[in-house]
Parts: sequence; structure tokens; C-alpha cells
Amino acid sequence: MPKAKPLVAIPTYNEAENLEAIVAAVYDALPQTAVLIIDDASPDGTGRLADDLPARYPSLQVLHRPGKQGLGTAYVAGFRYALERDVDCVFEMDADFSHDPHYLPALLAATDDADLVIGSRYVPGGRTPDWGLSRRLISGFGNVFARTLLQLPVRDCTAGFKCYRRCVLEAFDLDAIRLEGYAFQIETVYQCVRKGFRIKEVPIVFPDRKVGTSKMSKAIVAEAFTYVIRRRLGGAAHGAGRAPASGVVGSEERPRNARV
Ligand SMILES: Nc1nc2c(ncn2[C@@H]2O[C@H](COP(=O)(O)OP(=O)(O)OP(=O)(O)O)[C@@H](O)[C@H]2O)c(=O)[nH]1
Ligand SMILES: [Mg+2]
Repeated sequence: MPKAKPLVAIPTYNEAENLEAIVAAVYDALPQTAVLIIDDASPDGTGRLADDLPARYPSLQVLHRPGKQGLGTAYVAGFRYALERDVDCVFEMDADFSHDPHYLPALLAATDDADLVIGSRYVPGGRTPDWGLSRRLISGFGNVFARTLLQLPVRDCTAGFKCYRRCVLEAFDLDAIRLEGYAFQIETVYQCVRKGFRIKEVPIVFPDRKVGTSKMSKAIVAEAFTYVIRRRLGGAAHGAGRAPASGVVGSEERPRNARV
């Protein structure tokens, strides 16, 4: 039985061309959901467009942050927002249609017997049809690297389309999570595994964005590899229950003009 009170958290940075369409598609797929847009003062005006949406979608709210602070801290802000409210399950979802909203009901339904549900590209039925060889190699190798070094029983450790039950977010030490990109995604899986939460992977087809530009960078890939090594060494050196090994990207949460 699907949970009654989901929240879809969508971080945005320069997604003006995608914003309205992705929000409409989310509400088509999951009408009962609330939506939180977390915008980092996008220069293309995404935040201003977002401010018009609550008039059309009363369960949508916008969190404005004063500048680009990274995907990981945007999700942490979304998790905090959810924990202050009556929300059962929180989705992480990109704004660029690589995460197709039509999967939302299946991911939500899977939380019936899982605490973290991952929209997975690396289980049977999952695919990345638009990727060239280099992208496949980076992502594939990164996943094997993380899975092996951190002993994660998960095929897609870097996935960004996820649904967390509230109990998982309550167990996270949100103050300690200061990672930015794929490292953030691996760390959340790692914490779930360490804390014994049930994890399920649901296959998704992951197309490339059609409009707007990617924010993936070499620095984000490097952060992920560095994080896995530090986490591996830190875990061995300090034992279980440590806070995240890295403070790779530290930035204070300074939400401005949060409409709550
Ligand atoms: N608020 C916020 N959102 C961000 C930031 N960086 C990226 N995003 C958003 O996070 C989502 C994923 O970013 P993408 O640029 O698509 O990165 P990606 O999916 O890893 O890379 P591609 O597969 O190349 O698209 C999108 O909705 C972005 O707008 C950030 O610093 N702050
Ligand atoms: Mg993307």
C-alpha cells in the first residue's frame, strides 16, 4: 500500500527549461505528493519561475539558497525540511528528466518492504541508452570501485533517483554530510547498509537530459573517488559508527526566503 505523504525533493541549478514540465510530470504521476524545489540562486531565473508554481500546485514549496552549494547539501536541506513536516517518504529526483517521474509510484510502492528504494541502472531491466563509452566506463568503474571497497550489496551506488522512508532520514547525522555529488549518493547508501536498513533496487531506464546543461564535473567525479578511499581508510582506522570520513565540500546551510 503506497504511503500517504510523500515528498519529492528536486534540486535545481539552471533548470529553467525543465522546471515546469518536470513539476507537471511529477504531479501527473503522483498527485498526492508534496514537492520541494531547492534552488541555488540559478542565474537563469529557475528560482523565480519556481516561485510562480505554488499558485498552481498548493503542495509545492520552494527553498532558495543564496548560491551554488552542491547537490548533496541541497538534499540535506530537503531532508531537514521533510523531517520538520508530516512526511512519510522522501524522493531525491533530478530536474532534467533523466529520472522519469512515471517511476515514482513503483518506487513508492517498493517502500512497503524496503527503507531505501533505489531507481537503479545496474539491475536487470535498468539501462543508460544514451551514454557513450567513456560515460559508461566512468560510471561502471565508479560503481564497482565503491561497491567493492565499501562492501555495499548494491548495484547502483551512485544513483540519484531514490526514495527514503522517514526512519532512514531520522537515522542520518545530517550535520556531518558535506559531500557534493556522487560521493553524497554513495555515502547515503553506505550509511543505510551500516545501519541495517533494507535496500531495494528497482530498474529504471536513464536517458540523457534533452535540454539544459549538465553540472557534472571532473571535480565531482574526483570527489567521489577520494571519498571512497577516505571512507575505506577511515572505516578501517576508526571502526563502525563514524561520521562521514570526508569534509570534502563544506558549506553552511543558509536558506534564504524559505517559503514554509
Ligand atoms: N540546488 C542545486 N541543484 C543542483 C546543483 N548541482 C546540480 N543540481 C541539480 O541536480 C540535478 C542533477 O544535476 P545534473 O547536472 O543533471 O547532473 P548529473 O545528472 O549528475 O549529470 P548528467 O547525467 O550529465 O546530467 C539537476 O536537477 C541539477 O539542476 C547545485 O549545486 N545546487
Ligand atoms: Mg542529469
